[in-house]
Amino acid sequence: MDLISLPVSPFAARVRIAIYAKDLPIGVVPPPAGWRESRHFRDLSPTGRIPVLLDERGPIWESAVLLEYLEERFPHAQPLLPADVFDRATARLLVRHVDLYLMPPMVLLAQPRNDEGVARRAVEELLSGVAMLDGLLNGAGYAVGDQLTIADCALAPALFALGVTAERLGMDLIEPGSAVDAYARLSRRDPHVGRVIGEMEQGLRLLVRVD
Ligand SMILES: N[C@@H](CCC(=O)N[C@@H](CS)C(=O)NCC(=O)O)C(=O)O
Repeated sequence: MDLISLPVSPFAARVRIAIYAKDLPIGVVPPPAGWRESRHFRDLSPTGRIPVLLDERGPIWESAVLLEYLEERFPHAQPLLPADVFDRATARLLVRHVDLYLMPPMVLLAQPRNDEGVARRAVEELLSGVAMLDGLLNGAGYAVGDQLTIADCALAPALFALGVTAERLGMDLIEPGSAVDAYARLSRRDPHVGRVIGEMEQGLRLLVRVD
């Protein structure tokens, strides 16, 4: 089984954290050359996006679905859903929060040319998503309880991307001293989160060098 992944993709990064934490026999491979225009790649990933898991039974895409799939497929590897049912809901809520309120405005802001009004609204939306998140975190290095969960898999790479967005825009998007600020720093202490954030940093350096 292989995961088609790119180092800097926050969506692929979340699945890599899960693979590393669970120590799964899944290879991490880059997409084929010319994947954006490739019909073969579209057969694997109908949305044309990364990540895609090449499972023995066929491809599976959508990173949030992949987190749940790996959890169900490998129940004996380190669990990334908390035992407590309320905590499980909280972990899933945080993954949804990332996907609904953080990533869409960030993806919009990453586009090279944005109408000024569109960009302003995206920044407002992002700030509101970060403020809501602040109320959901407790300032610790794990989002739910004291162990790595799917919430951290999604959140830590998204906050790394938020830092990159803030730097590019020359804006403070995370309030210093806030719970989000503490989490963004402390979450890297987890070895699997730290490893993947390192991969994202390295991927970013290579991208910048190519540009
Ligand atoms: N909802 C998807 C989003 C995946 C996504 O947007 N991936 C980006 C990379 S971060 C992508 O493949 N974009 C297409 C492109 O770069 O052409 C998921 O969670 O897997």
